[in-house]
Amino acid sequence: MIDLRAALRVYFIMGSANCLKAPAEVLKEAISGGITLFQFREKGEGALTGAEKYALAKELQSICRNHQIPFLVNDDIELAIAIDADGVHIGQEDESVQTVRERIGANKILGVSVHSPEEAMAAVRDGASYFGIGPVFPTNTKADAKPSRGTTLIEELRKDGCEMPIVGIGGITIENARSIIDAGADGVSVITAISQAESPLEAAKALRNSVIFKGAVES
Ligand code: 3NM
Repeated sequence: MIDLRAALRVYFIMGSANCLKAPAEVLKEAISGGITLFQFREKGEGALTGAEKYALAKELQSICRNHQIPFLVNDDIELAIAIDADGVHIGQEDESVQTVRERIGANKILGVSVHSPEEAMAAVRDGASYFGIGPVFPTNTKADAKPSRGTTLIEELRKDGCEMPIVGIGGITIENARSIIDAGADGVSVITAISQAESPLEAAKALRNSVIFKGAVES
């Protein structure tokens, strides 16, 4: 079993619509820079569908496998099962957490976006592996993103004793990433900060440096 908290530290999300160059190239650079987990999120204008989406998922999964980086699929449970992905990430508007857990089995990673303590409690009960909490900062990447609420929910959950692995998402940059960890999150998940960088490698490296404690023992 992987150490999920460690895997969530530098969490890169993207699909072809987010990239300035070939997605495989962006992913390879991000891995060289030190990302710890990858989510394939093929959404937005011009996103691939059908056989093309499947082929890109397989290509990116194979790069992740070669570097022991866990590979998650956003929303598309069927695709995740078909390619034996390491897990999935779903929102509140997708299939229920319980149904998805039943479909993917007990050993896969199941990430769930939560926006309130109530949603968090329900997700724990129904079999989530970690929470995505956001948008912590304003973002233009997700068209239907909710208003940003900073790190209040992360702090609130930790104050109430919630021990679930948590990542922050939304508008996270190299400059503000550390504040998400300081609020109690295990990691940061980003699209733009790496995928739109002139050098995804350097961006991933800088992001990693900002979230990993100086002197901490890395696992
Ligand atoms: N989910 P960027 S915000 C995919 O709030 C996604 O649940 C969000 O992209 C949420 O790093 C978001 O470019 C977009 O801001 C994150």
